[in-house]
Amino acid sequence: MLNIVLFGPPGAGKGTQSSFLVESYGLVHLSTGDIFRTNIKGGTELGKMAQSFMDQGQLVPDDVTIRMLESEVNQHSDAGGFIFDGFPRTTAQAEALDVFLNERGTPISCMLSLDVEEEELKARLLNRAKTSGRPDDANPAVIQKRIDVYNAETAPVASHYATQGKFTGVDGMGSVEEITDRLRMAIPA
Ligand code: B4P
Repeated sequence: MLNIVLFGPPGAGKGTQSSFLVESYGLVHLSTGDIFRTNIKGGTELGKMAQSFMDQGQLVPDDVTIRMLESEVNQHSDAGGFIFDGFPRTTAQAEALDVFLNERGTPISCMLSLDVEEEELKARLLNRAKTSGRPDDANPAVIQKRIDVYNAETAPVASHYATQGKFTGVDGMGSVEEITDRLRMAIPA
């Protein structure tokens, strides 16, 4: 089973690249950001709670996010593998994911980390705001907060996988196609 963590700062191209990798490798795509947004649209209790954090550029609390992710994995018992997009975002989430997947005998295969310059991240998110309707993309102060939270809380997750020999950095600057090719080269055969 191929289980990939697709990692990187906000706007690095995780969601964009996931859709190509899902097609090529027949994986189930789990984006915690997308799942939260579906709940917000549906007006669920989870959505209402998540929105208050997302609109401020902050992370949704670990206990809620971990429970939600595990429930999503359990709904795909016949999956050939997963792309985890936007999860784990904290070391506590990474540790919980290890325990959960090891119990199933299907550990993470690799973390692919998209490396993109900060000015490019901001430009991509502001550009997406024109069509996405996402309040967290439209406000430069919220974008800066998301990047700051990434640097403080999420970036350390890379060392969690590096110590397991599972980390690969991938240049995330350039065209979508170029980056897809780089990711394909980095995925273990
Ligand atoms: P996410 O939905 O994960 O949002 P994101 O970090 O912006 O990544 P996304 O995948 O959407 O964007 P992409 O880089 O593909 O998270 C949103 C919020 O949800 C978080 O801030 C947090 O509050 C909450 N949350 C989610 N997961 C959580 C967790 N595990 N724990 C706690 N809270 C959590 O694309 C960005 C733009 O760039 C697009 O417009 C795309 O078209 C463009 N783009 C991509 N590649 C490009 C390229 N090569 N060149 C030019 N443009 C490109």
